[in-house]
Amino acid sequence: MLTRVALALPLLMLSAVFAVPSVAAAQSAVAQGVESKGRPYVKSEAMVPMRDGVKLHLVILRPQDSETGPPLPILLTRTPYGAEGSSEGVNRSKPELAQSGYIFVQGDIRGKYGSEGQFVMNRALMHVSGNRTDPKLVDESSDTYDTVEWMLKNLPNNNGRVGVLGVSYPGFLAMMAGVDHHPAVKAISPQAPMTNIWLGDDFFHNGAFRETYGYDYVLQLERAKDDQVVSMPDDTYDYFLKHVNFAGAAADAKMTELPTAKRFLAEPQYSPFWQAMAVETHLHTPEVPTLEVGGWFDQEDMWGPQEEYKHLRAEQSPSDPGHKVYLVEGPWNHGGWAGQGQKLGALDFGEPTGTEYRATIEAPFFELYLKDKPGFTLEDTASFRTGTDQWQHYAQWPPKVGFHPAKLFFGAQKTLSFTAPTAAYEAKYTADPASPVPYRARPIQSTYGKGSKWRTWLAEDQRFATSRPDQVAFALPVLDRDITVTGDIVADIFASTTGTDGDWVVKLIDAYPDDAPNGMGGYQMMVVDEIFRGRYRTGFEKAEPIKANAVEEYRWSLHGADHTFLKGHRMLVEVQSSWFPLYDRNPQTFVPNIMSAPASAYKAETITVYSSPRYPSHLEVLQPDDAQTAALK
Ligand code: PG9
Repeated sequence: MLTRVALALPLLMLSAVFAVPSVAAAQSAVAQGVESKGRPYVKSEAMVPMRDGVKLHLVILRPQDSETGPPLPILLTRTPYGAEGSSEGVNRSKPELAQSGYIFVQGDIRGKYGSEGQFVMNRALMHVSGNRTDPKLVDESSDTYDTVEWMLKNLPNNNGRVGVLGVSYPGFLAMMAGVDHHPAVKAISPQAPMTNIWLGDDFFHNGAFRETYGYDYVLQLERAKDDQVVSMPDDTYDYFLKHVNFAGAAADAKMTELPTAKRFLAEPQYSPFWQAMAVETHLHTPEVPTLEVGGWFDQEDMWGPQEEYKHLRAEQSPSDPGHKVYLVEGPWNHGGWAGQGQKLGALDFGEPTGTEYRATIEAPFFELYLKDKPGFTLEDTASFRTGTDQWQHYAQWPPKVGFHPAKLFFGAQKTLSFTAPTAAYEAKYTADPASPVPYRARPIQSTYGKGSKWRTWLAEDQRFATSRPDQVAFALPVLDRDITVTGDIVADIFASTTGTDGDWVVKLIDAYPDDAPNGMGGYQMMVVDEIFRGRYRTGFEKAEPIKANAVEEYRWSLHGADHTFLKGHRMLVEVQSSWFPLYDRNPQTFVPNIMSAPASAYKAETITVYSSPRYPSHLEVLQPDDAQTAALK
C-alpha cells in the first residue's frame, strides 16, 4: 500500500559535494563559494557539540568576504526536515535580508539527517522545570542555547545578536529559542508554530484524532533519519474505511511500534504525555521581541500562532517594548507567506500578500532588532480581512476598540438571525459512520502524496458537502449590505444524539451569488471551522459517554477570522458529524478507546440540533460598531 519517497540528500552526499576548505574557526566546517543571483553567499557546514556531548549538524551561509567589514547578525532556523541552504535560495526567499547581509544558519535537530542523538517528536521542555544545566535534561530550548553559544564563538565577525525563525515544526523550534533564551537571542519569529498537538494543531483537535495526518506524518518522520513521504495509490477514504479504526490502519502500515503511533493507540485522551508537550503552558512573558505569523487557511497549525500570541500578550508589560509580541494573520495556507500569497486554490485576494508581509513586516522586524535599523512600524496586529481583501491594523487581537460582541443564532426553518429565538425549532439528520462526510472532494490523496489537494483544502468549495443529507445548514437571507465578523469565533451548540458518543463539526461559510464573476458563481468558502469530540464535553483528560437523546451544550472555538460577507452573498452555518478521513470516525457508540473500536460499535444515529429560548444554539462573533445588522434581525 505504502510508497516511500526519500526526499532530501543524505548528509554523506552533501559532504561529498561540498568538499572545499573550511571557515576559519569552525573546526569541522567545509566551505564553498556558490554562484548566485543577488548578493553572493558562501556555504559551510559544522558539527556542534551540545551539553551532553551529542553533536548537531549546521549549514552556514555567509556573504562572501564578510569575515572582515561590519559584523553581521545570525539568523538561525532549526529543522527536522534536513538543513540546507544556497546563495540563490536565501536571495530568492529572503531578498531584503540577504541583500542587507546576515549569517544564515540552518541546523538539523537531534536524530534527524546530519545530527547525532535521538529524535523525539515535539520534544517536551525538560530543563526549564529542573536543573537548567543538567546535561541529562536536554530539550530544543537547551539545544538552541548551546548552538547559539557555539555560533557566537565560532562564526567569525558576528555582531553578537541572533534571530531565530521557522515555519511549522521549525516554528515550534523558533518558540523554543524564546523560552529560557540565550542572552544573544534578540528576536524570534515562530511562524505557524505547532503549539499543542492534542488541542488544536497537528494530531488531534479537541480530542478528535487526525487520522490521515497522524498516519502520514509519523511514518514520514519516525521510520528513518531522513524524511520518508507517504504516497498511497488509492483514495485514502476507502483505505481508512476498510481498516475500520486507526489500530487497523496502523497494523497494516506496520507502524504500531513507532513511538508517536504507540501513544496515539494507547493514550487518545489528553494524558500527561500530551500535556507535557503543550508549549503555551510555558509562555509566561515575551522574553524577546516575538513575531507570530499565521494563516487563516492553515491546514496544519492554524491554532498555534493565535494561542502563543494570546498567552504572551496577556503577560507582556506595555511599557517594555523589548519584550513585545506581534501577530500577523494573512489569507494563507500552511507557510503560504513564503510565496506570493495572492491566490489560494480558486480564491484570489487581489494583491501579493506574502510578498507584502515579507518586505514590510518580516524583514524590517529583524533589521530593527538585529541591526538597529528603523522601519518596523507594526503596532501590534496586522490582519488581512478576507471578503474586502484589505490589511487591517489593530492595537490587539481580538480587536477591542470599535468592535462589539454579537451572537448569530440558529432559527426556525434553518435560518440564522442576530436576535435570540423566541420559538422552539429542531433540525434533524442521520449520521452514518458507514458513509462519513469527506473533508474534501474525493479522491483524497495522501497528505503530501502525488496530486494531493491537502494544501488548499480549507479554501475548497464546500458545495460537495452542503448537498449531502447528513448535515444541516442554517442560512441568512441574501445580504442587503456587507457584514463583517472578526475575532475568535465560538460555536455554542445545543444538540442530542440517539447514540452514546458523537462528533460535532461546525463550519461558517460565505456563499457567493450565482452570478459572481471569475468562475466563482455559487462558490462556498469556509471562513472558520472546527471539530469537537463529544466524549470530552466535561473535560479532555477523561472520556465520558453521552446520554442518548439528552440535549447537551457543546461550546468550542472555531478560531480567529477577519472576514466581510459582501452584499449579495449569503452566510451559512453548517453542522455535521464527521470529517473523514482527516478525522477518524466516531463509532457513535461509546467505547473506552476509539482507536480500537470494534466494527459492531459503528452505528447510524439521529442527530438533533436545537434552537429555542432554552436551547439557543449560536455562534459568537465580534462585529465592527458601524455594522448595520438591524434589517437582518
Ligand atoms: N505541520 C507539521 C508538524 C509540526 C509539528 C508536529 C507535526 C507536524 C510541519 O509542517 O512541520
